[in-house]
Amino acid sequence: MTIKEAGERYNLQTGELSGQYASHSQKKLSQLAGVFADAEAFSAMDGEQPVYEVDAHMAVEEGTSGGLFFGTSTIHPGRVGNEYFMTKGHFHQKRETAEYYWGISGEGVLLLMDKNRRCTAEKVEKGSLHYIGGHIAHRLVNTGDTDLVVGACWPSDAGHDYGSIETAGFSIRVVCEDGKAVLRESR
Ligand code: PAN
Ligand code: ZN
Repeated sequence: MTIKEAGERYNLQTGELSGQYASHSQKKLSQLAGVFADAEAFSAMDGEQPVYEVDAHMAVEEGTSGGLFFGTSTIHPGRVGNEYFMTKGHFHQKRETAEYYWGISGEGVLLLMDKNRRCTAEKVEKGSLHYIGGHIAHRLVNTGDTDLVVGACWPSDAGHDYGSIETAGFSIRVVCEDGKAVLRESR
């Protein structure tokens, strides 16, 4: 028997994933219609602008029970009006499934919201570790001037439920006031 090279790679500095099971996807601003509060500022911006990228490592079929997925989310710096660039955010379809996030680089906020729309917010930075329990919606917000890069690991049967976030959003928004990131209740 021989020792095999691991074909799959994880760049510890950038979070970039490569190998047989790695894939890359991008969300442009035009795919985030209705996500940001300021519709006027949104419509004046270039819809082709990339807002975030996800490198995913999926070694099993989506929906496999007992498996894990691994990924890197990179949220670019920017704002729509005074609201920072962020991910769509979701509950897991299989509600009880949890997830780990960890900060790789940049500065941001992890918004967490339960089914009663109660929100909490955690600061994300290099070395921060975030356990997202089951039944909790999660969204990443880039509050800095550089890319926010965050690692993630979640069960392969978790699934993503964007529905209720698409219609009702999170109850808290992260906005820039006097050059600082602050939390504001959302209508
Ligand atoms: C992450 C997210 C990723 C993109 O991998 O899917 O940050 O955010 P949205 O899925 O909300 O667009 C994760 O939480 N997976 O479960
Ligand atoms: Zn998730």
